This record gives sequence, structure tokens and C-alpha cells, in this order.
Amino acid sequence: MKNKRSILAAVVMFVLFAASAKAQNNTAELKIKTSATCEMCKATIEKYMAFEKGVKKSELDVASKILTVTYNPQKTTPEKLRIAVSKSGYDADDVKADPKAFAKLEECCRKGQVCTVK
Ligand SMILES: [Cu+2]
Repeated sequence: MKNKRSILAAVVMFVLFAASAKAQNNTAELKIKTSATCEMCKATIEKYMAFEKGVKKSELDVASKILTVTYNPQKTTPEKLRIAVSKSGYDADDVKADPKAFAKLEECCRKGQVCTVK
């Protein structure tokens, strides 16, 4: 009986170990050049990406307009992530902003406008 338990414990330990090793392979990072211009854009994109499937974290650097996305490559792809950014109203690399989402942005956040909100 005692022996069975220790075997069970060993199996549980192994499964946990395997799961944590797998979790590390489930993270990738992607940098996307966006058309964001200000802090409000940053908030819009980051909030949108937080609900996107497979996204663990996203952070926009306003100065460089680069969005760094940490994601699970088993659940999403760089193509899908760029489409998600476009659906939030911004260009993502060579994917153009979704026109409907773009129209909903604050005026100053639309590409080509000079944003006054800092
Ligand atoms: Cu903006």
C-alpha cells in the first residue's frame, strides 16, 4: 500500500515536471509595428489584446510604435495577432487597420492625425 503511494507520488511529480517544461515552450514573443500615436492608443491596443486568444501579455512602446506581444504559439499565430491589432483600429506591420474599428477611435488616435493627448 505504501509502495503504491510512492509510485503515485512519483507519477504526479513527473506529470508536474512535464507540464512545467511544456509551459516554457508555450511562450513566444512577437514585435509588431503599429500606427499608434499616444498613450490612449496604447491603452486601446493593450486592452484589446488582453482579450485576444493566446495572448499572455502585450506592451506598446509609444515612442517606437512597437507592440511587443507575449503569446502562446499553440493557441495563436503572428498572422492572427496582426489581424487582432488591425481590429483594434491600428495598422500592424503590413496589415492595414480595420476601417470600422478605425472609425471608432478617438479622432486624435486615427493615423495621420497629430495627437495632443500625452
Ligand atoms: Cu492615440
